[in-house]
Amino acid sequence: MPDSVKVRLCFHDRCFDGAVSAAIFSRFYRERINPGAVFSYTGMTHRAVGPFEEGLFDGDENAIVDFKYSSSPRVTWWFDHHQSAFLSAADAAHFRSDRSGHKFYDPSYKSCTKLLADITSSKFGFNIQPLSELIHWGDVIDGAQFATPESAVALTEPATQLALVIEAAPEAGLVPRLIPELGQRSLADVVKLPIIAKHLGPLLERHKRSIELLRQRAQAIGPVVFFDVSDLDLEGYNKFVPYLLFPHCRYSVGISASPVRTKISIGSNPWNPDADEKNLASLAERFGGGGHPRVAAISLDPSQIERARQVAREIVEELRN
Ligand SMILES: [Mn+2]
Repeated sequence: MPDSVKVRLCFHDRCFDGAVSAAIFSRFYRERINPGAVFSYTGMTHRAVGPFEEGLFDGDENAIVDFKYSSSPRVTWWFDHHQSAFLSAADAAHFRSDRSGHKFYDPSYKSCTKLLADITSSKFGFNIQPLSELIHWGDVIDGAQFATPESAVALTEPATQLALVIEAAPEAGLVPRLIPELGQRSLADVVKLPIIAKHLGPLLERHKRSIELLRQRAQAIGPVVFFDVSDLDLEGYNKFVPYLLFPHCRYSVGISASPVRTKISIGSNPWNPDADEKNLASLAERFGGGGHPRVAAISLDPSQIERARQVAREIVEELRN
């Protein structure tokens, strides 16, 4: 392998767990595999059409973290924890026959962050101690492990503020610039970086407004909170807000829209012990989506608003019974 190996790292875009996973992988790779590695980062988004574009895997090594499996022979590392990790049964079989020792899948993990931390430390001797703050928050945020909905929505911690900027900043290519910083600095220092700080104030204001807008739009249909904000600029709203507004609900179903997709988000209330009986990833898979048992989504074409409303109605019907 050449000294300055080029690594293409594909990560789940606009997702705190995806960004943290990319930061952990980068530092792991430089410390334990090749210190001269040069990284290029590509944020991956779930869309109605296939996510892996021709020519994407252009590195000497190509890694995917917190995102779907690709059977491309050019992919040399993979870490994921989504129930819906495989685009096809053939991809799942391809993964099972892999003998590289560099591809790891465990849907029992609440975050890809924690999966990466455990595997790189136990199998590759990576010292994760300097990253313990990052690993803690990656697992808390992706695993919805907040004590209360109020603490999940307050956004007073550097980690939750950073998650807001990662999920909602209106700036393409922000997360790839942030990833190298995440692996080297404390979260308190990262939020003070100009590329983060300039977005934080406006996004905190937008977050406050979004709570009011969701309060106006959301309605309880039996144990399900439903809202349609596809006509508003609200993609990237905080997914815990529905449970702040309706603490006794079991599930939430929401429709939002951005220039690249119309999205149906499905979640179960992390603070309601009765809210885990239905597997939401399996439900979303029936409509071409996927995710985790307790949080899942379906991405449709931007033009398919009516189809999204129909799918959302069917899902609400299924979840209320
Ligand atoms: Mn994740």
